Amino acid sequence: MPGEAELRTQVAIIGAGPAGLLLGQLLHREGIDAVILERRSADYVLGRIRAGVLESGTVDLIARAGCDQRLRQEGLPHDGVNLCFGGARHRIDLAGLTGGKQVTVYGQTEVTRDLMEARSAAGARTVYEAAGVHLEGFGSSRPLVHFLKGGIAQTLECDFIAGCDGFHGVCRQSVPERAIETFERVYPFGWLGLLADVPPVNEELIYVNHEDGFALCSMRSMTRSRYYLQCPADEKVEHWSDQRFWEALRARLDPEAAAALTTGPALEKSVARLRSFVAEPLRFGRLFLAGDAAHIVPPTGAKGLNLAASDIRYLSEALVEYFNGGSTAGLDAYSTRALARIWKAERFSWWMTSMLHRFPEVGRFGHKIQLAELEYLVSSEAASASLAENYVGLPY
Ligand code: FAS
Ligand code: PHB
Repeated sequence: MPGEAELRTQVAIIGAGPAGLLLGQLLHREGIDAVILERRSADYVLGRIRAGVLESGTVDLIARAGCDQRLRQEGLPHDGVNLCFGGARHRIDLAGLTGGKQVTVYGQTEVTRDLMEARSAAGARTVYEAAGVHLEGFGSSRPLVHFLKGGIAQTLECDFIAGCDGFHGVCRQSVPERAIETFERVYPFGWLGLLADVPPVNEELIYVNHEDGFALCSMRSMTRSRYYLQCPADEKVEHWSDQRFWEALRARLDPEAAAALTTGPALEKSVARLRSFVAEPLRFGRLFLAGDAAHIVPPTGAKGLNLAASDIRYLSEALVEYFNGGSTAGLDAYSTRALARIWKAERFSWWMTSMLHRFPEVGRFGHKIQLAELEYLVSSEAASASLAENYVGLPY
């Protein structure tokens, strides 16, 4: 193509979300070159408000990437999580039930910022606002990635392509339909999220099953709170004033939390659709899918970001083993290993969503079964331990 600039790298990473940035940093630490192509600007990527809870395995991986300094200083370790139903709150002792494991509250935005800053400091190449990414030849030994930057056509030669471009990305869409199988469940509701600079209503998260619908009380720090309300799937955020949100949230909380709730102006409000989705397999020749490009979970189990990290742990180890050890064993095993963990997280996220949300179609019997499930969960140590070991993150 005339005027086309030629670039060369070992791994082309499509997408500068947490999956792509974490992979880039882990490869860089092992002396492996990668170029990240990101459709949006860095500010746009940082402007997205998403996950908030990190499994200990994710924290360890961020540490392996050398990006855990601020996380250690500002992250909030949590030993427990709370379930509220029938107007009463019940604590699940995560640490006590898992031999001391915790989760850490630290926003995905901050994880992304830390990874971006590390990549920039390392002088590693990220092309933001890369338009029209198009994959070629990932079934051969010389894949190419074509894209436009500032209107100039460019081609990136590479040995492997990591599809870290999220659910709506180009990589999974580039795979011929006959080569990929997808599994999906779309839920009949969404989450209306609000971020505000007010102290959290409780020191630990509260997941609520209420006749008006699900609610979640989370946080980003002890001065910044994150709340969610179950809402219709097609809800418009402009139909929700701050006051309407706070009143609806207060109505779903137990009396102590309702009295303790501090309200304030929303910094951000948005509606997220909920779906469960998995693509199989995750490898197509020299193309590997990871993160939301490969799977989606309803955020009820706090697994989305953590599952992306899990994929990146397996994929980064496999690429290091190939480039630095000459073995393809990890690459050959990637899809099977990642999918084994993905489906367990899909199950847990589906189970938490089914137990905590209002499903009008299940009727009064279905609602009674939900309450029986919750009563059993908080009164059985075995059942609580099952929730706890999934919530803190199953072993790799
Ligand atoms: P991401 O979607 O984060 O990143 C993909 C990147 O690829 C994006 O920056 C995108 O711009 C880029 N891209 C897309 N197409 C491209 C192309 N053609 N060329 C180049 N770049 C391209 N998880 C939780 O655990 N808890 C939550 O509360 C939670 N809330 C969420 C709310 C919303 C609205 C969404 C969408 C997700 C939420 N998630 C949550 C899940 C979320 O955190 C993801 O799991 C996480 O962002 C996954 O990271 P990535 O796989 O990097 O994908
Ligand atoms: C969040 O803080 O955004 C959050 C926490 C736990 C979840 C989902 C979202 O399960």
